[in-house]
Amino acid sequence: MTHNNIEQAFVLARERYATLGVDVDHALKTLATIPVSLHCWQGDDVGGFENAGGALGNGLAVTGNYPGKARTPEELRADLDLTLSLVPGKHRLNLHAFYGEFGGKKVDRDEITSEHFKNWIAWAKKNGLGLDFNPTYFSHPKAADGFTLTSPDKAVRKFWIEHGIRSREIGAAFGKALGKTCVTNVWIPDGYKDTPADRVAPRARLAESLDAIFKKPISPKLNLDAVEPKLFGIGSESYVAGSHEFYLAYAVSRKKLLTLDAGHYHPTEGIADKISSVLEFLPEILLHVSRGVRWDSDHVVILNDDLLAIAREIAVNGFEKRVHIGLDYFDASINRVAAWTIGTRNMLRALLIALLETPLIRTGELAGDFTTRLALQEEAKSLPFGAVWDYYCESQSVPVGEAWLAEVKRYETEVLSKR
Ligand code: RNT
Ligand code: ZN
Repeated sequence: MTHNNIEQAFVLARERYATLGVDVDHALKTLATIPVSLHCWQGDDVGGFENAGGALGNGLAVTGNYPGKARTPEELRADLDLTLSLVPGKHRLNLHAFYGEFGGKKVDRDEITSEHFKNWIAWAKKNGLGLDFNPTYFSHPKAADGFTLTSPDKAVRKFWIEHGIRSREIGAAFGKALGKTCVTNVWIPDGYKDTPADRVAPRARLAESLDAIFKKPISPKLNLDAVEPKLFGIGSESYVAGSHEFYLAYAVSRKKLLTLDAGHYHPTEGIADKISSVLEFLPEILLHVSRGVRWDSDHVVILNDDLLAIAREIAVNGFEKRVHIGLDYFDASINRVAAWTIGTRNMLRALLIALLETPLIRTGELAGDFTTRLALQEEAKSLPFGAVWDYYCESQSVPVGEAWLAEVKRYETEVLSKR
């Protein structure tokens, strides 16, 4: 597409929206302020850079063996550089603790400090990105039996509590170094494959462990704590200690962020409707935007109704500042840079569509005219948002339409295929 074509299509689209009372420029301005936190773990199949790290387990499974996965922090950063050049706007990177750089030494999870992330901080600073963080409660000998913060073994709990404490400190160091608040998200795999006799004790231990992790006050300007529930995992089908109800109650009572992962509920249960409910009682939340397919919770994010429903809840209510948007999926069966790019562009495109239709959806409802509400909701589906999206990409100097794919293919030939 030529610059002129993009421009002309945009001008027509803007006019069309204006006839419906939609201010396209305003929507684009808002979109440009919304960061998406890219999950580092899509780049290397949730591998991490620990010397003596265990194999991926604890309910997390990555399938596929597409060539070219990042094997070092340098490769992962190079892949992210390319991804970020294909995505409009300024974003964030979400790191897991086991992506630290340990210089070939064995640094256990209870020994990590922000020093191990200094290259990540420098890279983020150079690129104007914010950083988010996650303690890593999996792929470790002390998590091999599936129990971390809920372990009946006090020494094991202590080890993982220390990991959590250090992770928050690293989050605060990110916040300080970059001048952008870090969200540190706790997810643990703990649960049972089969029906437990005692559902209470693990949850009591989890609450106690979390309280120990969060004991030290940290300025919310530097770091915000989030907790992530899950209905079940592979190998923890019958019971997960950190369930939705557990963490919802925990977050409300301890004033923490709740993390809503789109793949963590019953197969037909979406997270969109949970957003306004939870934000009635919590100032902020974190999203892990993902796509569940049957028993897998982590397929690449596509532009489907679930994603649009999430974006609408953010746009229609002006929740851009209260909802931290992160991605969480891993696909090793396709080009990993493409997987990042597809999911991130889709998240942004969904937000744009939602921002553009917000005034339309409101009008009928405010007048109590639900006929108009439904009629305009449906008409919105064929409005020319594609032309607005193309223009936005061009104005942000990133490839328009499918042009990003050629860049990924070139990178695959020149870089990824040589790994
Ligand atoms: C697992 C959780 C968690 C992980 C990452 C790697 O079910 O969704 O967020 O995907 O921490
Ligand atoms: Zn998640």
